[in-house]
Amino acid sequence: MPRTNDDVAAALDELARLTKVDEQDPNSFRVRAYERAARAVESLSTDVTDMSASALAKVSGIGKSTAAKIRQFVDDGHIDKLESLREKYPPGQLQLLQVPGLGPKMLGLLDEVLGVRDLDGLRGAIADGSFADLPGLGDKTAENLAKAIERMHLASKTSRRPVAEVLPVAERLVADLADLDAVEEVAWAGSLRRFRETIGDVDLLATLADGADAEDVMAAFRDHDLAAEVVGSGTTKTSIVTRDGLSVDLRVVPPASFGAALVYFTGSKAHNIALRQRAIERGWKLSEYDLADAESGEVVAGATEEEVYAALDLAWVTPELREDVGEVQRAAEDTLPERVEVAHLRGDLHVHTDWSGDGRETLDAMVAALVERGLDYAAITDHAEDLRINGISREGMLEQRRVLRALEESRGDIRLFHGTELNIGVDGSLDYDQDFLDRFDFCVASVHSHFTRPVAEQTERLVTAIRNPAVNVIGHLTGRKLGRRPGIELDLEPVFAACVETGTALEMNAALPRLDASVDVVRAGIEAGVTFVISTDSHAIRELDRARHGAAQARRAGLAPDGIANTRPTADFEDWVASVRSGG
Ligand code: DGT
Ligand code: CA
Ligand code: CA
Ligand code: ZN
Repeated sequence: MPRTNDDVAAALDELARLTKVDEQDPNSFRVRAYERAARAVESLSTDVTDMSASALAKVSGIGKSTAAKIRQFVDDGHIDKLESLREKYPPGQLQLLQVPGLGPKMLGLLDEVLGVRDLDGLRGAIADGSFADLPGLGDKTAENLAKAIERMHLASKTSRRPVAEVLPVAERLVADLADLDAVEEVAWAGSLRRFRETIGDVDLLATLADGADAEDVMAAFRDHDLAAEVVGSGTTKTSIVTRDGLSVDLRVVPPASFGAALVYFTGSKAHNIALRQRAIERGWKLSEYDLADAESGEVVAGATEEEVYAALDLAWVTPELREDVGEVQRAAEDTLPERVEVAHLRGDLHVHTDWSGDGRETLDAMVAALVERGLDYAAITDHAEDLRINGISREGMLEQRRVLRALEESRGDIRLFHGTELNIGVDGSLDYDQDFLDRFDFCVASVHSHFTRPVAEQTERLVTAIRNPAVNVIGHLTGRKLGRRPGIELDLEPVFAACVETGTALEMNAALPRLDASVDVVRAGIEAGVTFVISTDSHAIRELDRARHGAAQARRAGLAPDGIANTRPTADFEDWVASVRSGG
């Protein structure tokens, strides 16, 4: 299999994770170097395969020793350091290290004295008292660990992962399986296809090419670089656990059943039950194999999802909506919201460049990439001065404005709004002064600090920012990071009311770790009449591709293209910008 930049980045990320465990220091120099290098490789426009170690070392973010590791990965298919760390910390022990209070020293003791190398083993040792007998430990430690395990639900299959961690894994597996001669079609189903924020396990479905042997597909899956453990493997289903503990099922189904299987394994369970009910009403039976006559078994549909839905007198339902939230009724009435596609998005309204500290692309390169994506307009929104390290001064902003206007004029193929991403202060105040703010073409205002104030304060804070006429859009509404930071708490009603009154839009930030505003907030906002935008918050060219996550998020919320300001043609969009900036 070819080693793409993404494979290299994934290996570097794993190296960072294992080094963090090994050194017991999240801020270790080495950990940060690997992480930086991973991000640098991801944003390279050249294939690393074509780069020498010295060329790699010249890339900003990649050091000499990391460059050598990348070369080794490309040339030999592995990195010695990574292999030895993988050996030192097998998946079971990595899981043990996630238990609070269990460090590397205890890990060694468990292994050497008790032969315990995973969570089940530890639970057993706590239960039979052998753990408490270890030197220097005791009942109290045993009890604390038992509680910690309980609290973290580590052992249960219900531990869920943020979609940002899961999607890249599924993409790699699907791409590598699709490359096999034995595979005709392959797709992911389950909660990932419904685009839930968190994922329990990944469900893959494949069909075989003519005359192919299922065992060839299963073997390739079992032997995949990401597979750390094979839980079970037969002719129709193989289950693996990846190196970082994610379960993935692969099912191979006959082509005539692919549609029915996709419907079944995409779920949700509640959606399936509603479909099955309609089948029963028609004297049919809906299963993962097909839609068939309940008596004769004669097949009505099964090869494609579309034909299954059509046979049930339903419009095809976009997977993201399959949560039994009224979508079956609407499919029957043919009143489903129009499906938002990436192609609907004519502009990106939250884009960073290297003018502010955390952007990685030059303005020229970023604008060229925006044009390449076929966009008609964009707002360049580098950080404003209050953001420490990364913010741009007034002089800087005025200079950037001159450069941007000249670029827009010389290119002539994209409308550029000179914008900024403002920081909403704890009292709702913004950067610069009002006169300076009014001179921007476009402002996004976002919360970057003070995440834990009381609801009433946060609500007031947001409403104040929304009411500022210079603000067009509120960026990533709560500031949450899925699985890591909950974000601010808000009373939504006054926030929505202020948005509707002033015309200020709420951003659907398409970065996978954010997906903010959340789908729940968007659903409620649609009811309140709020305008939305979909933005990528790109700091690198590859991140412009996040637009597809934004579209998926809109579909999940049931938001149609006409509720999204940046689906509008340039002239209409300009009118909208002007009306918001004149106070709604
Ligand atoms: P997850 O993995 O917890 O994030 O959520 P899902 O939705 O991927 O659930 P999963 O992996 O247990 O099963 C995948 C799909 O298979 C599920 O969405 C619907 C279908 N399915 C599983 N078990 C049942 C069942 O007992 N009845 C029905 N109707 N469908 C089921
Ligand atoms: Ca699943
Ligand atoms: Ca599953
Ligand atoms: Zn931003």
